[in-house]
Amino acid sequence: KTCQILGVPTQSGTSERGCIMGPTAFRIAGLPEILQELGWQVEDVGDAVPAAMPDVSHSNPAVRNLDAIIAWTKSVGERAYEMAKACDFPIFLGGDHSMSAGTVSGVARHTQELGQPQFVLWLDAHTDLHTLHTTTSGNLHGTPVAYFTGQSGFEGFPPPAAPVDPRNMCMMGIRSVDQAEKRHVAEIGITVFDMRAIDEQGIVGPLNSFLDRVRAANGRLHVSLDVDFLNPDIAPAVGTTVNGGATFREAHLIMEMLHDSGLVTSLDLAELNPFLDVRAKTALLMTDLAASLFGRRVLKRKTRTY
Ligand code: DIR
Ligand code: MN
Ligand code: MN
Ligand code: MN
Repeated sequence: KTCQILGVPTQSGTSERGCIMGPTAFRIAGLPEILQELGWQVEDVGDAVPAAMPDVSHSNPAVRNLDAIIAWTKSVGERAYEMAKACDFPIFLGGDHSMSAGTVSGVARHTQELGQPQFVLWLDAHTDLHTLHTTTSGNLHGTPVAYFTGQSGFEGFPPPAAPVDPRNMCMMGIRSVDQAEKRHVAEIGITVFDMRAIDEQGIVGPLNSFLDRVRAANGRLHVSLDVDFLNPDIAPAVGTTVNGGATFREAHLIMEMLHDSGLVTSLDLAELNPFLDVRAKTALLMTDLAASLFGRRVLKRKTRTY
């Protein structure tokens, strides 16, 4: 099994500087070597470089760094598409979450060519469902889901070649949703397990119900893990911490179940800001979570015992 790793050092999508250091932190944490030890043939293809910046402006004056985000989306979309063709499993090291406009649209383009449906599991405190018109912070890391599901309101962006059907998306960990996103998320049919749902139902039932759908549809599954999915006490290195996030074991259980499912075909590790970290603890936890998704286990065990 082959895996390619691409660094996507975006930080123009957030107002907090430091995500540019994310890919380096994951490499220093040893992610490529860990995946090799788990039996994967790993190729680090370096860092993405943004395309030429277009000369653009927008009617919403809040929007920040539109030119840079368009430039990154173009180049990362191409790189992700090429990686999905070239290997079994592309991994994208962020970089703020605006990276996923490119990563998801790129892998979805390849999935469409395979004639399979693209599914996405979005692990985040936020729904990231703003458009250029609805964002009030102007931080475009709050917009990738609306972009790659093909919503209108992305003037100046290359239209996604294969928009992801929002009904093929599941979000977990959600606990901070802006008004415009609230209306939108209900309208377009994304399955959302917010933290209240996880409190009540745990991880296993909700996640298995989604994985069963992916399997039944013969889909390919992209996983996008935002650091702020995790509770801030275990993962402080993100510009937008929100209390009440996933625990250490909830997060590992998700990754272990994802590995057991055999359904995951690509992964984003997003929003790590090493400048805000405490002795690299967030970088190391995110790396360990990726290791769980790639099959690291405490004991040998049957894959699904429930
Ligand atoms: C908030 C925060 N919804 C915004 N978004 C994100 O600025 O639009 N934080 N993605 O990680
Ligand atoms: Mn996010
Ligand atoms: Mn977030
Ligand atoms: Mn907002």
